[in-house]
Amino acid sequence: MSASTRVLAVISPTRHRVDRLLSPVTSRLTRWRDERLAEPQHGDRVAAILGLALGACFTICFVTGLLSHLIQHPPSWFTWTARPAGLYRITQGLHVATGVASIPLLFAKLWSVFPRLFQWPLFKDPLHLLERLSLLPLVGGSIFLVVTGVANIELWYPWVFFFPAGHYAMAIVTMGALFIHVFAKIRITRRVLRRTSVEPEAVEPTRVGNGRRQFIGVAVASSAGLVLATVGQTVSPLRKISILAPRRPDTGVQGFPVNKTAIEAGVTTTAQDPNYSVIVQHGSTMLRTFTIAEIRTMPMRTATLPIACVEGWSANRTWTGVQVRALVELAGAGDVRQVAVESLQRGGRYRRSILSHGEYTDEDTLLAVMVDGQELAPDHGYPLRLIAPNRPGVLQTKWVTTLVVS
Ligand SMILES: Nc1nc2c(c(=O)[nH]1)N[C@H]1C(S)=C(S)[C@@H](COP(=O)(O)O)O[C@H]1N2
Ligand SMILES: [Mo]
Repeated sequence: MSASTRVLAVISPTRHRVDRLLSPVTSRLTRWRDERLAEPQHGDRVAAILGLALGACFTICFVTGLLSHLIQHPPSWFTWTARPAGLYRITQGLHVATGVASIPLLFAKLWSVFPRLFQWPLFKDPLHLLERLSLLPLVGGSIFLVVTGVANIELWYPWVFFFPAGHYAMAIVTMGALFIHVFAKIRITRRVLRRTSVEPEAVEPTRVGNGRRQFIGVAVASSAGLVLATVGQTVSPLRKISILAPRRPDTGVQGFPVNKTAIEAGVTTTAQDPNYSVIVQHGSTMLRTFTIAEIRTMPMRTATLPIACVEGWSANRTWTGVQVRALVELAGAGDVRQVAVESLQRGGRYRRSILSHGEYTDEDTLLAVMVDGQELAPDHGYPLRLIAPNRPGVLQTKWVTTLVVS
């Protein structure tokens, strides 16, 4: 006797008793369900097509999200490169765009399949039970991810947990459940999708075909519309039509967005100090202090680099500043494995970031004093901010006062 039959033998009597008890309700629900399932929007084909579209969006969203997580919390086996300079801008733009695209698809899919929840017996065997139970983390997790994701790009945090940690953990749970779901549904999906390629459309009642196309059409069009209405936050030629984008690449202090203002960071007076200086340390040993006046007389480099925020907006700007590696070499740091860049901001999660060896040696890794030919505004990090190629915005530390070499 297999394990599965043994489990079945144990749970069967209870299951049958429950089924009998519920039968007056279930027979009615069954009738209702069968009527729904005969409607085009609740058919197998709609479920399969929306499932595929959603699966594609979720997969891209997950891979790009995972990448962003690795860049921000690199394990020992992972190193992110400084080139191509605009790659993170694309991967994170895709993360937010596919997340946004999945919202209408998700609700259409749930609407399409929900009559199928009403099934008797509730499950046929333990595997079927597992598949049905996996719907809970799949549906719950998907809704959690889109809701927290949207709230985050709106900078709205109506919860107690730390967004990236919660969003990341739930993504793992949801993708696990999705894996089970795909495994369980792959045969039916194949069969359903193949059916019309063998049978000509015409043998199906046209009403059904039309209804189905209409339902999928509305879902896909809403999804595309929502993406167009937000993607201008990073694809700047589309910024005019992106009426739902929380931020636009051409709007803000000095013509681009600000995430943390100088007031919020509590640096309004400290950043204006005429004795502002940058300390270069090796571990805890002080190597050299550069006053801001000294830095301003040093050779400058100009580079066009994007600020690419994890929230999906990005803006390309032209920055002028001193190379981090030039400053560290002048301080006589010797062997450099990595450099921690610290802000004069006291608290906050983003007051410090790490430059890997590859990022540190890049010629365009700068402590900028100017943007687009103007002195940096206080909100953009006056008098000195880090700007380096291919980094998430959260790692582009503003109001830099310390470089710790190790
Ligand atoms: N010290 C400090 N630097 C910071 C932050 C911060 O909160 N504190 N926020 C970061 C984030 S999330 C982004 S997207 C960029 C935005 O830079 P900008 O305001 O110049 O556009 O700054 C980064 N640098
Ligand atoms: Mo950001």
